[in-house]
Amino acid sequence: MVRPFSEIPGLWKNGAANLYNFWKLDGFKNLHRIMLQNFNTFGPIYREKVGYYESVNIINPEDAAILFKAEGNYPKRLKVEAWTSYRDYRNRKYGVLLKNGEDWRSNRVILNKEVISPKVLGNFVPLLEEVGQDFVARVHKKIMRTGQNKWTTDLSQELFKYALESVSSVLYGERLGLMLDYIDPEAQHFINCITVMFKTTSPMLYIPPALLRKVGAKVWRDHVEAWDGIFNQADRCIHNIYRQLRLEAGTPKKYPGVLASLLMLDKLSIEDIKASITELMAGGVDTTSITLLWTLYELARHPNLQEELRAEVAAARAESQGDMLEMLKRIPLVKGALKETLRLHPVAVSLQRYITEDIIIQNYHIPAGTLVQLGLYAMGRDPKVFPRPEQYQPSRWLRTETHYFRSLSFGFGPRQCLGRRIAEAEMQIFLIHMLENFRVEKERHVEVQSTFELILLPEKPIILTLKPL
Ligand code: HEM
Ligand code: 2DC
Repeated sequence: MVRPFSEIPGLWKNGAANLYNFWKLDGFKNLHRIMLQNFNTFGPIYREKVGYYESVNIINPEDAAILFKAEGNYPKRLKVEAWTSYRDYRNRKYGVLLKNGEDWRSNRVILNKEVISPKVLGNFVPLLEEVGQDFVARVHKKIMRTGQNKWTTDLSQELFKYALESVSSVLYGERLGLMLDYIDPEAQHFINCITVMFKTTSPMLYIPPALLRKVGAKVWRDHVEAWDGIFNQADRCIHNIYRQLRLEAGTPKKYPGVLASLLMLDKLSIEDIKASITELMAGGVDTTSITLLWTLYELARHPNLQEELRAEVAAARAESQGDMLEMLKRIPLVKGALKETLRLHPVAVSLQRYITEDIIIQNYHIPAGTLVQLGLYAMGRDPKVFPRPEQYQPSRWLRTETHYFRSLSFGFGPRQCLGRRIAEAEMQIFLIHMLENFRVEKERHVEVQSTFELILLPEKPIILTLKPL
């Protein structure tokens, strides 16, 4: 007998009381650990209501498969009201991140061809490789300046710049110059705004932004200011390319970047293009840079593994005679390392869908229209899903063991991360260059946990030492 929806375990009866407890536990920062704890208390499925949003939470790959089969033709995630409220407030269009239904699909199909289809990778790689080389040159210079033949530092600011330079060079076909000593203060401001934007979003997952706006709350004001900074900088970059394109008649010789390609294609309105390009630019900074920081941290903790990866990269370099596109096909362990980083330190704590048909999970009936969340952080640390989950083992992604609905860091299906190809290429190229040039070390016994600021971030600075090989 299938059990009814109302019998799913969990605390879903009193949203306000749960929000109070959540707040007492400093839940805004601990969302990922609270989810893990809930699975321990209630088992592989639980219902929850915190503040105004209600969901069913699941953890098993087999259940994830059922969830994604019921996502329908227009998959819909949890609505991040802070983001839609800002757009409505400032009268700015939604891009692919916030659109839904047919409007989302028609935009996404066109964007897919320019951003995530395999054919565009060849265009992106030379641009990304240049940024990777400049990053390495910059680190060498920093090392030289210390006079100690090593550089001990918190790399996060440098990585933000690397990520923004990379994604911008792909979007605009041009360099911003962030690998130089003196950088455009506007670009630095943009980077700061993204961090603030994410941080101020998380409380507004539980407290309606409309309410916060009415009472003039600081989080809402900071959030608006952050998005204003993001949109202003993106507008400047977009306008710049738009003007250049009008001046240069005819088809360009070299790949002109995603924005110019979309403008020339002329299938989306300029306003739609601007909205999605802004989202790509904003989505392309903290996500990849933090994942790279965690990866360097893990490599510093595992020196033997680091050498193994270095050997793989050296062999790939020799076999492909330096052709980067070829090299990327010969580094399975490096790719495994990135998957392993995202397993333990996922950018997104959960994936969510409003299901479009009734489903049965763990023998409970779940009606169409319910918000179902897959706890990605919890799944990554579940010993039933990943044996010895606490161990960082890139090789677990090589073996023939099943990866069925286990590799979900970028989401799933037609609504998965649009920036995935850019992110993967950018991160692989970064690691190749770093492994070829430096040894990464850290102080022993220093362990760093995650904190939730909409995306998962290191709870304190990660201090690493880079030494030239
Ligand atoms: C959506 C993860 C980097 C742009 C998503 C989603 C996840 C994700 C989990 C939701 C997918 C779903 O619901 O199935 C990541 C991770 C990254 C990363 C782990 C890097 C380590 C990037 C980058 C960009 C980007 C570099 C931009 C260049 C987007 C956009 C969406 C999205 C625009 C919304 C797509 C849509 O709704 O159609 N990402 N992301 N992401 N990401 Fe990423
Ligand atoms: C946060 O409970 C936790 O890729 C919430 O590049 C559920 C939720 C909903 C949407 C998720 C979000 C979480 C984490 C950050 C994600 C976002 C969708 C896209 C976004 C995963 C899991 C991200 C980081 C995008 C951001 C692009 C942007 C801000 C322009």
